[in-house]
Amino acid sequence: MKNNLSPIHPLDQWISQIKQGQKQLSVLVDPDKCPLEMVPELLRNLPRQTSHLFVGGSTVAPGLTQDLVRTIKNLSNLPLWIFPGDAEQISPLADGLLFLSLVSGNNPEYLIGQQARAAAILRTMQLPTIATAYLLIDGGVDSAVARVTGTHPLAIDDPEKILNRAMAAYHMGAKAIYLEAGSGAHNPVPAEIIRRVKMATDLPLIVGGGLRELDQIHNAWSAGADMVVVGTAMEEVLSLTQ
Ligand code: 1GP
Repeated sequence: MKNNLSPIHPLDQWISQIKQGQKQLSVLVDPDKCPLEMVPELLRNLPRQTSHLFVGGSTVAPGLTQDLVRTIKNLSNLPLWIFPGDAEQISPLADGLLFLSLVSGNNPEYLIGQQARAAAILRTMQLPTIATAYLLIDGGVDSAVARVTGTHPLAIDDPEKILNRAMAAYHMGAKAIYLEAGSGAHNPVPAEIIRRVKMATDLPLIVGGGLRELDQIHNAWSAGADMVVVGTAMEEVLSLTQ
């Protein structure tokens, strides 16, 4: 039972922010690309709209995530959610965990395998989770997600398939949807797809991949994204991308 001292679950807080019409921007920090000594500069350079930080990556060396989360939490009050490439990236110091299921693909390892490993880790800590259906959409590049998970992105000219996958996740109990064009995507998720997924599911909607310009971010918000995620553009500001 909740008492007055219980922290608000990040999902409840997020839903109430969405109901108030607040659009959100999350900056994705990849532990493989952000050395700990860069964290103060990263935090100084965050766009003023930044509401959240995501930490995670497709291929992160063990241990790096914990150190990065600890360093960020010492310096910033922004809510920090783990956006894990695999179960080893879970950190008890975070404020929440996107409990992802890669429903765009048919690889059982990313539909239930990693999730079972994550469940075992979660039994040892108290970390709020947000059940999130993760859909990889073709962004015009070979994405790390496709490579690491051995799955194909969904084609943008087949919106019915995208909708069916999103709706299946809704019926399976997903609490949020994440439309991902892939890091460094040439083409962000099209507005029409964002609009249709939002209308069909009415779930909190995260959109990321290839968002660089302010107008792209505003387009995603206007189409129905509640939160957009920016990674590469921020890395470029800090010269972290080779
Ligand atoms: C988050 O993978 C994205 O959804 C980040 O993409 O690196 O292209 O911003 P970018």
